[in-house]
Amino acid sequence: MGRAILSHFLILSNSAPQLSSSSISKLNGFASRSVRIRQNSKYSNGFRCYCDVSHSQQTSPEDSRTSVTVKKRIVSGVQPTGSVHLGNYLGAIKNWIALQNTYETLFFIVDLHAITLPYDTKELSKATRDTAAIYLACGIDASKASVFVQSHVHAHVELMWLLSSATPIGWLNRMIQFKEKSRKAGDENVGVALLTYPVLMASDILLYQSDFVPVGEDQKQHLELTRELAERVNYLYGGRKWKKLGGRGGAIFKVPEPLIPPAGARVMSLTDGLSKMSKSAPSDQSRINLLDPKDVIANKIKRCKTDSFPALEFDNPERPECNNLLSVYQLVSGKTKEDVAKECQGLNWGSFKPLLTDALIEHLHPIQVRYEEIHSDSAYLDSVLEEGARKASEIADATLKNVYQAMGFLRR
Ligand code: AQP
Repeated sequence: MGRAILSHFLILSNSAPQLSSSSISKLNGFASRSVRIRQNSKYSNGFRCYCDVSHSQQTSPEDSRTSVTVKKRIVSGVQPTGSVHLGNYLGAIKNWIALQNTYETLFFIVDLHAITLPYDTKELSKATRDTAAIYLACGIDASKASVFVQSHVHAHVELMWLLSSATPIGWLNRMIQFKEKSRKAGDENVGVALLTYPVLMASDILLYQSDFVPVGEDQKQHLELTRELAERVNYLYGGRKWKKLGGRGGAIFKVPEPLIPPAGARVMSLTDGLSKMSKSAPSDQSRINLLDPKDVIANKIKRCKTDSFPALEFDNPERPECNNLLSVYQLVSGKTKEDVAKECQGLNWGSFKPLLTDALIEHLHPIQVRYEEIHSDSAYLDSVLEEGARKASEIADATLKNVYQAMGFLRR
């Protein structure tokens, strides 16, 4: 039952508010075609916002109003652990904007993950709101994607506990991030959450029966654990066993696939081309924060690490900084790699840096303006988060109910 709720939605019930009667009549008879309806949404200025309605079945005019379409589902999120930087944006959020047009998307602020390492209680709620405003300012359209705060949907933590009982501790001990982060934090003193957060991540994904999860290199191992866990729970509690308990039978969880971001989306530190740009890096000089003012951006680029090779080029392993800065320029200018390679091959750092600075400022300025608008309209932000949590809870609760049933709990 849950799966049907998850993967299917009525074309017309989902999109009805945006469809005129002429649009509806144009849908009739379409087969395997995509219908795009342009639509304005609050704070969407500058971004092309349209609703993509895939109409994949041959239908007659009579049955088109009730025909269903299936959109694959994607979930993703960013931790509110500091200011969102260019790496989070180019590696994650910017890609979501394209995804929301094709997939059913849920984008959340993963505040429960933000307490895995010591954190400032005075900052958490502010960083959570700021991150939500950044999602919207970057072009996440709340009329297409569900935007919500992870802790506002109780099922995340509840499912995590249920999944924990099926997670062998050896699987968690193997996690590279746990080994690295616990070593850094001083083994004995790290919280248990650092060991168990991959189970929370599995819960974040499996609750929504996600088809795909966008993952960077560093998260691949966690997604693999999620997939193994889904298969294990399906095997332990799904199928006939579940049916005997009065359930639907079959798989409890969909096993999600990774969605690897486009090449070049791993943004490296400005002070070390071999380390990724990160919120937790001690030096602010190592990253461009999305809300950095123009002069700060200019200063960071001016002082960023370069090399003494002549000319500029992509893909030279001896020049990680050069590759990184050219890639950033490519992504924010919207040019192709070939065009950037051609444009920059004759430049030196002195002439390239102002070019990169201008491109960054030009790209980030509209985001910053929209961020201020959204951030100052707290009623709007609250309503987006409330509606996002409501929609997410509907899906999550259906999954959770199935899991409780399949695991033999007394029903409420
Ligand atoms: N440097 C990066 N390049 C490309 N993508 C990146 N992401 C993070 N850094 C880069 C992607 O951003 C998304 C959200 O990340 P997160 O906030 O959940 O945690 P993270 O990956 O650990 O990011 P940070 O900034 O490095 O945070 P801290 O320092 O707190 O650990 C993910 O999709 C990630 O791949």
